[in-house]
Amino acid sequence: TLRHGFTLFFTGLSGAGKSTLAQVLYARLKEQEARPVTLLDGDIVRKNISSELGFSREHRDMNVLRQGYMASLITRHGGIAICAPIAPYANTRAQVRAMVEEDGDFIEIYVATPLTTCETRDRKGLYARARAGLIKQFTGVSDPYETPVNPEIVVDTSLQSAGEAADKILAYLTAQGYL
Ligand code: GGZ
Repeated sequence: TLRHGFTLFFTGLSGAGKSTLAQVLYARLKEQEARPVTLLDGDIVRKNISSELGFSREHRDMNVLRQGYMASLITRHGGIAICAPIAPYANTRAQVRAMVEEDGDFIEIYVATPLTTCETRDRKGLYARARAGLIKQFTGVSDPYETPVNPEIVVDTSLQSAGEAADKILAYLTAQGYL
């Protein structure tokens, strides 16, 4: 599997720590200089590729599938793609997995930080706004999040630091022979 590309696909609630972890992993994998690494940052994707999309089920699915398609191209050419959307629907995550697995490996990382922790942190004030009804269809408040059933890795930033979670992911990649 040494030359195999792969995709690290983080999924979890807003504020769970996905972006932070994706950035830490990106930095650590870049240092290794084993393969080219691409971070498909959620904000950048929504701004540049999914700019017409909102947060209905249909639009979330399109957004997540677009990220999956880009990840599959990177994976096909032997790179490492890192995505970190909420990706609330199990069926859509499975579609992305199938697409990427045609080209390489798909590693789903469930960032299982509980809603209460995300909401207590509320770093951007979005949960307060969602509770007040100012943001409709907000994941975890007024829109579903389907818990992953068989993710390759589970981390929880209410129980471990971002550094510890990153170490767990790197340990998995090493044990599986990716690094
Ligand atoms: C969930 C929303 C919503 C709604 C805006 N529901 O914490 P953030 O701010 O920076 O991350 C969230 C981001 C989610 O976008 P994704 O592209 O990852 O979602 S999906 O995979 O479902 O397409 C949040 C912000 O956008 N945000 N409105 N209604 N999060």
